[in-house]
Amino acid sequence: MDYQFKTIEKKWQQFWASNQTFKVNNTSDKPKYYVLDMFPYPSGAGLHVGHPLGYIASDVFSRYKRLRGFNVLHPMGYDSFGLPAEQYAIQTGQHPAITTETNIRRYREQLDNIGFSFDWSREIRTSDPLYYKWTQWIFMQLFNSFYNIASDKAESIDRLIDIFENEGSKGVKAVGDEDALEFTADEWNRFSEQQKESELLKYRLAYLRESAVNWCPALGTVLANDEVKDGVSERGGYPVIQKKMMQWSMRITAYAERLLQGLDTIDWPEPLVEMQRNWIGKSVGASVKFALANQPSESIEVFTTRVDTIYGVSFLVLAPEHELVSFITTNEQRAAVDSYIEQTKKKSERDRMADTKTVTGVFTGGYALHPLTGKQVPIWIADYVLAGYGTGAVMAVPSGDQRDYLFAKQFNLPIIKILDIQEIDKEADNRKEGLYINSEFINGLSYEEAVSKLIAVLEERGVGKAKINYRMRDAIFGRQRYWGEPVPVYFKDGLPKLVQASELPLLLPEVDKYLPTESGEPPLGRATDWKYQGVYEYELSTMPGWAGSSWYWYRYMDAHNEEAFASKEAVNYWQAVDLYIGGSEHATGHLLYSRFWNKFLKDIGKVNEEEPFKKLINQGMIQGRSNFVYRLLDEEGGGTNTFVSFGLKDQYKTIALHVDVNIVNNDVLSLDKFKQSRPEYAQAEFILEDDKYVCGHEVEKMSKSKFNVVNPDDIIEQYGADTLRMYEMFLGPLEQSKPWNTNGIEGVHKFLRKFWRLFHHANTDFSISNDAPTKAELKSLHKIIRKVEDDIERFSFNTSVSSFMICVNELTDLKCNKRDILQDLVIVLSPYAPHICEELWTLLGNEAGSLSYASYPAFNPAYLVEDEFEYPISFNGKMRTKVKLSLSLEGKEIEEAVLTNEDVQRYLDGSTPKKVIVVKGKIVNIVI
Ligand code: ANZ
Repeated sequence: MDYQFKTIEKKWQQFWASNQTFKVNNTSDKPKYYVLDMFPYPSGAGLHVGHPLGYIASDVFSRYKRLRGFNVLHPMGYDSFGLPAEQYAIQTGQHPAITTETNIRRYREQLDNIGFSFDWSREIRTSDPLYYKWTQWIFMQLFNSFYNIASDKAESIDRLIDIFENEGSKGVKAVGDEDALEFTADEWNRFSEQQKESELLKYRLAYLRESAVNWCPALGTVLANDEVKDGVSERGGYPVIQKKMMQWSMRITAYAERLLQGLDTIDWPEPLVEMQRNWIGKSVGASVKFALANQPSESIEVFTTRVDTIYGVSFLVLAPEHELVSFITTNEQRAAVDSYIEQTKKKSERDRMADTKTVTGVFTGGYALHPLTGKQVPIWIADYVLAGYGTGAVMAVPSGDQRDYLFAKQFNLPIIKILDIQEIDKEADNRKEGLYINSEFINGLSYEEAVSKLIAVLEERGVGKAKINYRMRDAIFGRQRYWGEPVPVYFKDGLPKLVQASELPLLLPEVDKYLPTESGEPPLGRATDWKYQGVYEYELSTMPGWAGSSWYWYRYMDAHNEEAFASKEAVNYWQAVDLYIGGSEHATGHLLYSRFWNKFLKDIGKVNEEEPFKKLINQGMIQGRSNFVYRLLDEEGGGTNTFVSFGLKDQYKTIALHVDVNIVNNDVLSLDKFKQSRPEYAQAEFILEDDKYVCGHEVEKMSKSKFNVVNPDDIIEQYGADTLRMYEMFLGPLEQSKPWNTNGIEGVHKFLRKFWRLFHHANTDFSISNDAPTKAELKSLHKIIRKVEDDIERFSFNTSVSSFMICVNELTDLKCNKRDILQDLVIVLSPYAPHICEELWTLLGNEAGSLSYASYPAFNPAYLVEDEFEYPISFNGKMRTKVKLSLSLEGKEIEEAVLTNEDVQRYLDGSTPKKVIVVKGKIVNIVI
């Protein structure tokens, strides 16, 4: 029978589904292995061939691991809260839940067509109340926790209260807000409930605080730093401005050091690790206090990474938002300062950092005192100093820092020449007259010694201390949107209170429109009769997109548990994700937040692992391969109705237009389909080459607007899912970006047909021989057994595909249809092409469905040992011919065999060689 991929694939997909072949247990004698894909947001556009790339790789890996005797968890679900469904709801009035449901159904169909071995019994959706109940529950745990620096972990807020009651704020070493108060136990105990609550908010890991946020007026919401790119929203590209708002935030900064340290313990791509390192942005330095000249009891604290340059400070610069600005500013300077502050408000933080060329700033009129020399230094404000970083103030060293230098030049400020200590160390001679020299007490020390000495002196005098600073900020958590998890909080006397755990999930209420209220409140403000206990206002913002995805891999472990996000047993059994495959665009979003929540869940004893994803691979992007037609232009440059083939276009004046790649085959345009594609093309005429219309092509992003989107369903319809799977792997290394080129798919499809023919006599009947295999057949088989094993273990999925082709060619040449060879080959190929392999496996007489749990064949190196060698034969050092001989022959035997060879005799032409040099297994040289 011919290779009927359509029937075969449908049959096995149905078989797997109805037999729940890939359903996995949380107990097993086998070792566990957890393979996770980044779950998709189910968008309205469905999948294109780029989307399943990572899923195919992880499926090949999962199927392979099962064959190797692992109990494999390989789940799938949907990250189904999010903006697009809500935008669509705003436009059409359709409830986002309905849009989401429709999109999920379409995604599921598309995924099913590809033949993945997901355990669908564990499917999750982040927008399902039974799921988000636990997202809300985790939020509650965060709200009820603080970060204890002493134990270096999150602990219950009750413990903090306990310390306050007994020891006051002095007893606590905890991560908290800058404005946390100092108080004694007595004072605490006399605080009102209100005061206590607002003080505790400064420590909670989920907290409400007024903070500067990225506000996107067009989207009507706050965005996280990683959702803003170049001053505009990542989704939609709308302008984003800075605004102060009461906001829910997550104290991720408490975990900065652990997030950094953990990076050394996981096997992630180096660029991604580097991105997280930079995002966390650890700086080791010092904070130094500069007292105000006219009020020495007040001081400005700066953060510096170059305390060694302290003798070169010639002025201070404060962020325009710095709280002391107004206090310092003199009357003469006030107008200029105020107007500068106004201007700054219009700039985003990113713009302020990015602009390194133009220097702006204003003198406040005030002075500070240098902590070591006592000299007066002028105080300026400038927007290059960011309010939220360090202390929002810098000591400016024009001779050490480029920006400070530009600033000093621009405003004619003194440039105090200073060699940094490193330089002085190297070149003691440089300490010449006229040069401002470091104080004697650090001269002669190494750089490190000098820095610690300086910090020690500052500390002694109470004007400075060593300080570590992290660039990372706390994560803004609230979104003024509808389609997200409600925050399980209500307000009593203006302070946030949690609902009872037993009241979860707090369901998303119905609203009449998905827009902010007339008074500017988030859409949840439209819900009627939506009050806690009928009285108290609920929090109206919802959680951000990253909430649901920051713990989802645990839910897969125990997806239907109603008592916990996952049972202790399930968590103990599956531990961490062994292999995680997904896009690198999540580097500083999802992948950082997930690590944060994981560490928190560990601190509160709910999970065991410090890091959630042991190994991570970023799959590359599949780009589109666009096709073009060339429209002939008339004299005036207007478009005509004639189209010129690619090879002739340079002879005419034309304009290139994208054409839908789905009506082009091997770069040849289907003229009929082109005419039908749009009314304006119905009467199109063509200037052909070789009777064909050849299209131009170019590699671009795969996108609707470029008409280069290839839908996996179409490929599957034409070639089958096994071909699609193999071809996606064949395209190139998984991590690399590469263009989709449908042209190459035929080759892979032909390979599968050829593979099928090995099992079929004269292309019709299934016919297999039980004869013992030959050495050559065994060699071919064992080569592929080893190659595929090596490749998959190294996550090199593309290299196996060509080896399969070589193997099938060899076996075809050997006319091999032996059971002992083909049965093992079916197992080896099955991770890549599971449908055809299942079919052949049952035709071979095995129980249906048992292939997925068969054993990967053992590699036997004995079969690869060569027993023949083709000797190159040289005459006086020049290679003339080759002679194949058994490797069992030794020196003299080899010589005799070579000399009797016909070709060799011809070259000898009757003469007797002077000498024959034989190197066994390498070469024979004949001297004549
Ligand atoms: C004096 C100095 C001399 C500095 C010198 C640098 C070079 P990183 O590594 O990024 O942490 N700085 C401190 N707070 C700032 C803020 N809020 N906005 C803008 N700049 C700020 O950089 C720390 C350095 O950046 C600090 O060290 C400070 O300038 C500046 F030759 O202090 B330095």
